[in-house]
Amino acid sequence: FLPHLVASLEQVDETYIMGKPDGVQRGLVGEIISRFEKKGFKLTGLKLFQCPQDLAEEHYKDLKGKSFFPKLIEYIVSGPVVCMAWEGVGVVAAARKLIGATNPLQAEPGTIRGDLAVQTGRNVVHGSDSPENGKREIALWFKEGELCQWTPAQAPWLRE
Ligand code: IDP
Ligand code: MG
Repeated sequence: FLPHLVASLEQVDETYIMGKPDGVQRGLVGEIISRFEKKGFKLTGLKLFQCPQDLAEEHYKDLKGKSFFPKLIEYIVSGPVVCMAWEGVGVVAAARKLIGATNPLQAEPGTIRGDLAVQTGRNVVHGSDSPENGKREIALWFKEGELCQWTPAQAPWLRE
């Protein structure tokens, strides 16, 4: 009784995952979605989207002072991205693990970046770095009505 009660009180978080323009151009969209889908997280938002300059700058505002910032923005707006919202207990940290280190050459094999990329400036995928930023970024990239609340058929087979 008690462990079940504790488990049911676990915080459900949300994270913003984005297939970057290189991921889309290289035909890796299905692969990227698949990693999170197979893990057992719940997809609540999904769209192909051409990001405008001001949104890219807002999304990466914490990096504004960095020397690579202009090239980063140029990269993010260079073609369509795939915007995703994923939900689950521990989803933010787990997604960062599935994605791997920022520099793909340092990312572990088995991670998305470790398996599919070779350079920091073309690292295929974004994932929020905290539950707060997950919420902030989902609100930034999705409009009201673009997110779905639903119960996956597999839910009782994923968590006791
Ligand atoms: P993260 O995506 O792993 O969270 P951040 O440090 O938040 O990494 O940087 C955001 C993005 O900025 C990276 O994913 C990468 O695309 C780009 N970036 C970070 N550092 C560099 C760099 O030194 N050179 C070029 N691009 C960089
Ligand atoms: Mg980051």
